[in-house]
Amino acid sequence: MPRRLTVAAAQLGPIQKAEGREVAVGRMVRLMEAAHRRGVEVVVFPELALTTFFPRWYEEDRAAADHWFETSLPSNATAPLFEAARKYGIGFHLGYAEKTPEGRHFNTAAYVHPSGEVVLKYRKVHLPGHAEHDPVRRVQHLEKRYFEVGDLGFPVVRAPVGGAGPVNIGMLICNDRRWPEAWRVLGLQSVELVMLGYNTPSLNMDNRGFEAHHLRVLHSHLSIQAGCYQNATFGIATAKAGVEDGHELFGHSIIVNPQGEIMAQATSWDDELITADIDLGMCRLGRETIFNFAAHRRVEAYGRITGQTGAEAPRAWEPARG
Ligand code: CDT
Repeated sequence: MPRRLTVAAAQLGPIQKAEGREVAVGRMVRLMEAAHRRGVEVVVFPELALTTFFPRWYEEDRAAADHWFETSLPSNATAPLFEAARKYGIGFHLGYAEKTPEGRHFNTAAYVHPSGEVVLKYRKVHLPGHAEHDPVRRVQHLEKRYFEVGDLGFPVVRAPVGGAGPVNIGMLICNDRRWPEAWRVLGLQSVELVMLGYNTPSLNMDNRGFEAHHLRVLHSHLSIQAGCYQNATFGIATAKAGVEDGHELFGHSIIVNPQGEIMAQATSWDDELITADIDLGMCRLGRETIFNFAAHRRVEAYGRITGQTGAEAPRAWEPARG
């Protein structure tokens, strides 16, 4: 029996530093209304969807950044999203900055069932950027200052999504998409739908050489399409896009099938809903043939993947003597 689902990436345009959460949440509710009109069953919002991409702003006193974080979900500010989900019967993925009751800080994503229950939570593992103010950079990227490395691994859960019955869902957050290891850990749990939000500057701010503008988008798509293909999963990748207080983030949100094909792509750098009708049965071809892990993986040759972090120099070749 076909396991069909109508899914959406709800791309957000820019959120300025001075704008409160109610501005973003109002826009997100409008996107959920549009999703309802198009028969969507699950909506994916971006990483850190409720505020501007605040890791670009340096705070000497780390606690001065705490106002960007959520201490509960739902909260007064996010309640309208939960109400819209219930009203329209739509599940949603939300990226947000999480401060736990113990005072720990994470870059987090949650998948919320239309009933309002949090089905799955993920905390970002690959934190890009730096922890201290970097005078060389034109714009700071202080994720390593404001967040701890996620402590939940890469979980996948089998849970009801829309009319498709149970679906194996997993999540990645922004920079995670560039790491094949992260995708593979999801693939090893038979993931069928990866939800992924991102905030990616259009320019590489490291200033260590020029990276062409269009290549930034290529690298994002390349990573997502490869991750989907190599792990036989659908992916919904949603940007926060546009110019936030003079700093540009690219859009180009995409929905990708298990063959690595782009099914839908955003064309603006603003609030935009893109949708696709997916058949989860499509995941079977890859996982039963070329990416049948049980039949073809060779873990005895992969020791370096978990045993080593940085790259080592290779053994130097020497010509045979005599
Ligand atoms: N938010 C986030 O993780 N952004 C990073 C920017 C890194 S610059 C290469 C990303 O990987 O998109």
